[in-house]
Amino acid sequence: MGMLVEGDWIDDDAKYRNAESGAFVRPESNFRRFITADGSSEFPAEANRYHLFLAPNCPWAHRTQLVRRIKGLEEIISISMSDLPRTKSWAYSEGIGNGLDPIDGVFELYQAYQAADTDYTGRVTVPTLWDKKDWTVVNNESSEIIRMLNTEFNDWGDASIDLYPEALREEIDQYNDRIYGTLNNGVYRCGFAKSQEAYDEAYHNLFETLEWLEDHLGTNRYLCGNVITEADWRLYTTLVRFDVVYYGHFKCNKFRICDQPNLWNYLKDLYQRPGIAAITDMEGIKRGYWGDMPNVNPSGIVPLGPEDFDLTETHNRDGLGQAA
Ligand SMILES: N[C@@H](CCC(=O)N[C@@H](CS)C(=O)NCC(=O)O)C(=O)O
Repeated sequence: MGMLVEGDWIDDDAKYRNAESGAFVRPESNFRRFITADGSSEFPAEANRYHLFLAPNCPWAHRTQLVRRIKGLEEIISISMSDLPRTKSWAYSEGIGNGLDPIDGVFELYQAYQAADTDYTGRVTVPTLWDKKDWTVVNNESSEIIRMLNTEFNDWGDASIDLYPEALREEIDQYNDRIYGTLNNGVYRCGFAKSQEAYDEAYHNLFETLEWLEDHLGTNRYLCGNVITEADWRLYTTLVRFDVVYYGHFKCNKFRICDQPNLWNYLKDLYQRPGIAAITDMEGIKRGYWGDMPNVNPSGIVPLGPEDFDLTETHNRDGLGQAA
């Protein structure tokens, strides 16, 4: 996959990726700075100052794209969506100017990391939150970026929507914890495992969580009852990729989401919320994983199916109560 080491791009980073047990270990994100509405950090919230580098297949990037739309921040925070296959880092046919421009037709996201820190050692990941004024990376951890979008841009966005309300924080944190470890990242732990034992463990934990969710969603419209929170959108980005990608590509094949009545209807319910389908790029998702991940699928052939998977089909969740 490649990464930057002391400011230089290296192609072979296999030794950084898996622990000795063969388990996939996701590295910590490196840039952890915060935008604040009250100007208490070095990055005050401003309109048209910040930018997000994204890719259509990435579930972590998708989180930020969803919250940007839900909070009504599309005119305030600009984005670049990766539109070229990866040869090194995330690749774009257009840059953002001021030296961050395509070279031989390709703008590589690592150019931005080099501009932010000439000695940077670490991964080059989406989403990356970029400051167009100070010309640096603010943050590359999606869980933190969505919190900033939720609370710090209310002068411009929809302040009536709070995806992390005070009263539900403890509950949301508990859902996030389990769902991140065993499901959001659990599918990667299956797909990138380098030993049978590591895969087996990831697979069992993953499906235990899905079975628990199937049960929970039998009586709750959303994770925390009738309120849609960030925990739902974090779950959504994994569920919507599950049947078309993770089931086959990452060997998560005990069952499909569309064969689980509660999970499937919950997924359709979220997909059918205003504006969400338009920023859920199913073709980009399939192409990005199957077509552009030679370590998992060397032929790069993108499967045509599944054909019995229709997110626009009517869901049956209204009986559980209306979204608050
Ligand atoms: N913890 C990070 C993870 C981001 C991440 O791993 N993104 C993947 C794309 S799905 C990536 O950019 N991988 C490139 C790499 O690891 O070199 C977050 O949630 O923002």
